[in-house]
Amino acid sequence: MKMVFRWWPNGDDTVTLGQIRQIPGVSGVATMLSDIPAGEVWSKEAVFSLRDQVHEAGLEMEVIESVNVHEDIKKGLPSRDEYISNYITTMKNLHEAGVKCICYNLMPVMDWFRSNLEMPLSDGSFAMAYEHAYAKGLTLDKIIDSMMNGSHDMTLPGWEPERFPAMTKDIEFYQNVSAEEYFKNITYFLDAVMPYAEEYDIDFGVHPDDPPWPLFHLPKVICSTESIREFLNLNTSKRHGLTLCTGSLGANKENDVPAMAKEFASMGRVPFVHLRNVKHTQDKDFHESAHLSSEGDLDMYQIIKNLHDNGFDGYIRPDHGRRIWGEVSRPGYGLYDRAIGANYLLGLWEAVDKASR
Ligand code: CS2
Ligand code: MN
Repeated sequence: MKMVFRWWPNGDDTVTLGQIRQIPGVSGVATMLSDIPAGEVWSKEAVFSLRDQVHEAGLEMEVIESVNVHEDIKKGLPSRDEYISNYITTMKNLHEAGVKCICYNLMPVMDWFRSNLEMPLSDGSFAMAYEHAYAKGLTLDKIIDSMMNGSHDMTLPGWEPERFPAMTKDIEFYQNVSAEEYFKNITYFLDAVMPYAEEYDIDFGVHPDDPPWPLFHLPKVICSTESIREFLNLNTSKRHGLTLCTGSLGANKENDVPAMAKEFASMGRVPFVHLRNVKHTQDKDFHESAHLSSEGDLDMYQIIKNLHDNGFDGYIRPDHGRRIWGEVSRPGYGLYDRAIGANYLLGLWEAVDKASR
């Protein structure tokens, strides 16, 4: 197991590589070339220069989060072939730079969604929250407002402003796309890319849909044990796997996240894990919490134990943290709460590992 930390290059992060290097037990970053629009090739030059920068700071760059999938691929349009071919060239360049794992997602139109990026908690910290009744009634303008409000002028992953103009049309497009059709488009992409994942020794971990239920009438297809099984069955390559995001999946009370960790890790299909905790307030409403089991509704000990005992040998990162100690950063991605979280998770791992010997 290796603990990594998400980081954005080109000054698009308040956290520095030097700071990450000082978090005990963190060996590398999960990063991306965030200025390259989805569908374009990540040149060898750009990838190597990013890798060199990370290495100079004494860290590894074995995980990329994310190489985003162009919307035309998800929509199954004829132009997808060119975007897929670019994707494969990017994989080759990443492989040559030593990358071992790619996290990506297949959520249509938009990535994750929260109705409040800065909900005050009783201890004076702030966390991201989701209220279903409010979210359901939003228009696109309000959705964008809601995500930009509190973003501290930093780009949010999946909410890059260049995506906004096409969003209305994209949402309309999907209104008549069934989950079955969507799965077909995904299968086409997987069948094209997985032979190269084998050739380049890159593990693919799809990020589950967040929140894990349909919203804005968009197909959501990776959000439960059943749908993850179905998704993993779309392609037989061992490189075709899941990023087990405990906070995303755990937002649905019906999801037994420790059981998912056990099942999918034992299949050797979990190359990457995002660990964070959530606190349910009612039905589909929740807020994110500190990583500790006692702070949320997920049993982090059991999740780590199930990963450990079922042969998990991939990368873990602390996912979203709260905003604490007055830090101003990209929501969810400050230094302090994630650094505390990383060390709590490493402590759990050490305890589980030593107890098993
Ligand atoms: C992340 C996602 O910030 C987050 O919620 O978990 O943006 C995630 O990085 C992408 O969906 C993965 O492609
Ligand atoms: Mn995640």
